[in-house]
Amino acid sequence: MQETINRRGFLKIGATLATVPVFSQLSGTYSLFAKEPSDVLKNGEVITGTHWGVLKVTLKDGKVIDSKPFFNTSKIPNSLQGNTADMIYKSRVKYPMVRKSYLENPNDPKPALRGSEEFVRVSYEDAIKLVARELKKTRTQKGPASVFAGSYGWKSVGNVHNSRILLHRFMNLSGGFTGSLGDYSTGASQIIMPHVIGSIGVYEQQTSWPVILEHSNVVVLWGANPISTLKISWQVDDAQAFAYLEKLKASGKKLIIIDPRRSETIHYFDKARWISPLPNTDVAMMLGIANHLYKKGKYDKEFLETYTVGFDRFSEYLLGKTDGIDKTTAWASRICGIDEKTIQELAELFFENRTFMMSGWGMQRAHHGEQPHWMLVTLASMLGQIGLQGGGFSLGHHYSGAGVPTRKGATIGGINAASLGYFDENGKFIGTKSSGNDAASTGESWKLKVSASSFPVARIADALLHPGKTIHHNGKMITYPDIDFIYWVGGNPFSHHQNTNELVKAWKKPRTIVMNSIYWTPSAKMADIVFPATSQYERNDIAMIGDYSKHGISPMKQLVEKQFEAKDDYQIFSDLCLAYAGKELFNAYTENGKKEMDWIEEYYNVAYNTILKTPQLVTDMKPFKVFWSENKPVVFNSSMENESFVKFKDFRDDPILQPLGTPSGMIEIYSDTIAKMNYDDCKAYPSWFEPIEWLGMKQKPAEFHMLSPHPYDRLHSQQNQTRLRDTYAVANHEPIYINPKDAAKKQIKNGDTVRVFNARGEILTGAVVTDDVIEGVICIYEGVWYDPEKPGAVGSICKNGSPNLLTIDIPTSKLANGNISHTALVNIEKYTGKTLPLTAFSAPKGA
Ligand code: PGD
Repeated sequence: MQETINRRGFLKIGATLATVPVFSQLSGTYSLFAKEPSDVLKNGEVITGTHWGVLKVTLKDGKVIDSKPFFNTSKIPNSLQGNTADMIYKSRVKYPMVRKSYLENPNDPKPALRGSEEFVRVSYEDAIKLVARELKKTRTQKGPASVFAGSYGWKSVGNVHNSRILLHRFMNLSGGFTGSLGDYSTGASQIIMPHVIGSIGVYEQQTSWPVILEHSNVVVLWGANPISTLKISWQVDDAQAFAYLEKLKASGKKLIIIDPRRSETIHYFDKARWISPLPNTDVAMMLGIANHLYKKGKYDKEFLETYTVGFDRFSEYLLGKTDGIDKTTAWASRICGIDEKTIQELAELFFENRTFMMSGWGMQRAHHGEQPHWMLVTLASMLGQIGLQGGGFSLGHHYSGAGVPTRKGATIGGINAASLGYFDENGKFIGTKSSGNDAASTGESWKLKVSASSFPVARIADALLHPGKTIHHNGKMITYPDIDFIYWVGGNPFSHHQNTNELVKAWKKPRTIVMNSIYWTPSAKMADIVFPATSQYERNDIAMIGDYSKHGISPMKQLVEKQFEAKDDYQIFSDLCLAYAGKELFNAYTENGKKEMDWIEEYYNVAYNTILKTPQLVTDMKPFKVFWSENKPVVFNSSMENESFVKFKDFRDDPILQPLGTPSGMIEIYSDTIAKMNYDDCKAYPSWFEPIEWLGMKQKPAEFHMLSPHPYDRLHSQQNQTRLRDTYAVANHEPIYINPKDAAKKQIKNGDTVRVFNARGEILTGAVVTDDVIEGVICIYEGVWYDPEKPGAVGSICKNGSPNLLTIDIPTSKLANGNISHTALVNIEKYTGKTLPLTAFSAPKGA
């Protein structure tokens, strides 16, 4: 297919890359990836694992024609499971592509044209050589800290083809990079919680569902939407959690769901009580509840004395002794919009009953997002039920099946990010520190510099725009590096990051941006060099089922041939190693030439050997070759002990011998550590702060509060291009949910195209008029593929309707620097302009 490449362009690349010495090695001596006869099944059924569950995939004549869930444990549907064919065949990057000006002169690549300029097809070998050479140039001229490879994203499951770790492995071994800290999901909570409960709380096993079903009288879902978010897991979803939701529904327990919109979960639990505070005001509501309990003396003094520190300092704030504002139910009601009587009723209900409060994460993705979970823990401490069966709080029952009891089994291995590689003065790879190479000393200062330059993940645009700027972060100072080279895999920043227009500006700063991408996502369209990556369905892999349940192990057999010229991330990085520093680096990366099946067998055997050595772990786990040929998952046995797991029970039983990981060993309602940081935007105890934009502010910059929750019919931006979109798009745009009174005021009807805008940007959406959102609030799901009318231009309207054009890119506070995607005011109006054809899912110019 070489002949289809523009010949002038091809010759030019050949000339500019002539100095790279390893070309012949790429396709010759050392490459692992010579084409071998394929043993991919052409007809029949193959089992694979995905974020949305273990699937049975049907093949006909080498094409995927259907996919269905393997575990049928509940009647709750999962719309993400049937679209495998579209995930293989739609919107693909087919060939290696380089932006025209970059190809012509990588030293003066005209970054301002990024996004608007055409791409030129190149050969895979040339793309590899180009990236290796420009990466080396950047490191030599600007230092390794100027290479950013944080590369945040939800990638695909699979313990070998873990694209982000594969990138980090390459970047470490080849000389270092700047990474990122934290994540978008729990940016605020994962920083504040260690100060409060001594661990991150959010990514931990939670009190088991059977305990809750047996012992809780009241279950509160606070800003959690498990019917939507439990469709997916970080690893392969075990499909067990829905069955517990069904049991919860059937149990007839008192269910309170607190959310500004009637979520899918509220629809499902049709007998639940829906409480709908104004967005971003939950802390005020919780303070009102706490104030009521305090004044009525309905709180557990003994628990507070035995298991917490600082309640006395907090109560001074609660009663207004520090700021003159008594946080009464009347005060809370004025802020959150829930009447006083309801707030008082909730307080009494929680105190009188065994109450379990499950919180989602949306409310900490907001300005001052550190506060809601800290205040929730404080409220739970006042109720005094933490560590009791069916009582207390959780920060994770809505996520990755937490609460599904952990099974008795073993965990497989996975690819790692390796250590920093060292090179001699001739650029020869001499090893890593962990390989015991003492000659590896010259890179020491690099290593320090690189590890010091990592910054909080959601500060990416700020870092690009303000190199050298110093920011506060959790008691430390961080100075942004001067980023000149970005490599991204397995994520979609032009869908996930806030204030897209600012990101467009920021993206024009570095000299080089490289992506391995399966699809022409908006992020791939904004890169200079794009490698076509295989989807998980075009390679073999292995994965755990159930993040916390450790339900079993899923084979992930290749379903179809690699599409077009797509290559595995593993191959791309192995070949980059070869081009960057020859066979020594290649051997370090691949551990002397391991292929995917070698890794898969090795990882399987980590679990298998544990099982063999632990006779009490009875399973039907078989030797690898049998497992691989059987085409079915391993399922571990359940554990009676884990069925009755109660989080914080050990601490409650013995706070002296089983202390929490906080400085005091107790729950810190007041934190001395945070007090010493002296931040104006995060005090030493949970507090109400007015968000930068909210409905209660005096001079609102726009009229409606926009919520941008996780989508019901996508995993973030994954599957936006599939047939599922036909079931929810309105007027060929992402839907906007508008309350009937607001719609009437703006003369908007169901099905109209709606322009949503504020000072940061504008998008087109399709109207769904519904009382599922309260007045003054609109809802647009996140994860929409940004589709600017004028590609690459700052301020262009998005035709597909990505809410992140309207969100604010400032940190939650100096403490955590999380993103604040749920804090944004917007305007809406009926769109009467010309129809703008959707281009979100088509290839860019030249591709
Ligand atoms: P995904 O759509 O999952 O979103 O942001 P994230 O970037 O994780 O992107 C994953 C990408 O990886 C996809 O483009 C997919 O094709 C690609 N990919 C998958 N497998 C592979 C592979 O094997 N190799 C390569 N090279 N690529 C692969 C999610 C982020 O969005 C998150 S986690 C949260 S919690 C945030 N939530 C919100 C929010 O609530 N509201 C708003 N407004 N914004 C948010 N953004 C954040």
